[in-house]
Amino acid sequence: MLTIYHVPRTRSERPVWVCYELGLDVEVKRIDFSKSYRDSPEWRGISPAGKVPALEDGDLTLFESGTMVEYILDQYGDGRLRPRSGTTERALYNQWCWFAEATLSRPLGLFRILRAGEGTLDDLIEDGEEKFHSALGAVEKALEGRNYLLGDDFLACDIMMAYTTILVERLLDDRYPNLRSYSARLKDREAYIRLADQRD
Ligand SMILES: N[C@@H](CCC(=O)N[C@@H](CS)C(=O)NCC(=O)O)C(=O)O
Repeated sequence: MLTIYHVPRTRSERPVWVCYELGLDVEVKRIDFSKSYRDSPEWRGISPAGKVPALEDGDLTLFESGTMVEYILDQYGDGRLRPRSGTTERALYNQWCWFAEATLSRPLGLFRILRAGEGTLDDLIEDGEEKFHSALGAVEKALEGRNYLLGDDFLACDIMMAYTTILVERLLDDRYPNLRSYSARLKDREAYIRLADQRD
């Protein structure tokens, strides 16, 4: 049974909407959106950065709403709601999916909080730093006992991740031994050295 952990008006609406469009049998579990629940070991065990949404399907647990959408379409979409893989349309589809989350949604929370007068700039900086370390902690945990994010094989998801983790390398203190060795391993790659040589 497909289960989506949901809070109305959050990004969990994306995968739930997709399930409804496809007419799937889905359990939509409402969860408590309080910070204390999102920080609890129970929720962090499902969503390691403490974010909403999360999805479970059998043994698989996912966080990241866009990934859930793609997973649901892969497993149950039967070709609906997405152009065929390998087509130009699919590249554009991917572009807009990533843009919607990574570029359009990202700054929204920040200026909404400031405009609504619900926090000062200092509060936002503090909150941003806390969230960043919380997310870094999730990566640190994912790397436990692994050379790369998914295990022994270097994959493009490591390039996506390491662009950021190498960029903030000076923040990787003693809390992040796995990330430190991950960065060192990645920076040893021939392709990375070639890239880094072009920086000056
Ligand atoms: N990129 C993530 C973002 C998840 C996210 O930021 N979710 C919000 C709700 S829409 C949340 O949990 N906010 C609480 C927080 O950031 O502390 C996704 O698409 O799932």
